[in-house]
Amino acid sequence: MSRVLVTGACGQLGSELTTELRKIYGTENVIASDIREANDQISEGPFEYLDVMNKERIEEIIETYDVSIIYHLAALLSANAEKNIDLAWKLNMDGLLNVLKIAKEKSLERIFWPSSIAVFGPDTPKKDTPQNTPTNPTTVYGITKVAGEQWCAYFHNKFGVDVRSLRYPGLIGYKSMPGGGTTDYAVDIYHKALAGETFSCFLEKDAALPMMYMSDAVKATIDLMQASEDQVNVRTSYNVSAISFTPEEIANSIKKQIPDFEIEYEPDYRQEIASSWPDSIDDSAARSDWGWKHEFDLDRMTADILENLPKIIEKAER
Ligand code: VAH
Repeated sequence: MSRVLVTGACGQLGSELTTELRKIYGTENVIASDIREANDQISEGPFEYLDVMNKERIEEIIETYDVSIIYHLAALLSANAEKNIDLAWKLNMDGLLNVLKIAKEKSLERIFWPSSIAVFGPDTPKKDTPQNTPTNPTTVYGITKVAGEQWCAYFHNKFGVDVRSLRYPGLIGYKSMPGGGTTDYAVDIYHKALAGETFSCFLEKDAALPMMYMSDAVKATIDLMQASEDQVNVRTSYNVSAISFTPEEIANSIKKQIPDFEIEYEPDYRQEIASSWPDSIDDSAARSDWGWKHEFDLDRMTADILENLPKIIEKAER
């Protein structure tokens, strides 16, 4: 059975992906790693402290556990990256290059690396953004993702590294708190609604963004990684999407379940980031190449979160 290393495993996506990968490969065969302490969701299996800017430390873990597959998620997200551009470039780029070089040197089986719709900028078509279109981002995070996509294609084409990637939209999950993303308002809003508090949204009411429920994001990631090589025709990164909504629309979806929920709008610097991104994405290449299909629409996602989040909150308060 292959051994899998997940970097950034304490993150919002990393926690849920680690849990799902352990169901597939077996708990002991999926090594979670991060610079933070292991959280409850991933603590039952192997965990290692890992700063992905340290190539030798990555090699040490790969040798110790005989790792052949890496899901490399560790990165600084958009809002945090704007506040610390040097760390964002170093972490997002040196981390990825370390993983790609090791994959080449050790002939690793397969690598996953997340890109983002943040690669797109103001000169990209806003609606149904195509797979192949200008990628002129106006954020540091977006710049690291454009550069990262080109490095992935280079290591595949020149050295045969089987690295695969998805341009995630905003990801929404309830099992762990997000960190530093521009789309993270769409997670916090559910916590405030359940607490009976008015939600102050840092984006404008009509700021439409492509989004995806976390279980769909985990499904897309594993579907892509399990596809046969001849199905993977995009070696920069695949557009994937599921739902697109505005803060007003997600608030209205919540009000169907919690009628007296209130939202107010206080846009901050993250509105400028969101304004540079598409409203919706054309992911027909992913759907035709390896059968991508999302399962959750906005109301189904809202119902699932409002049903399950109270249990997580109650457990955390114990
Ligand atoms: C962020 N959640 O907000 C990430 C994502 C499209 C946004 O890349 O930075």
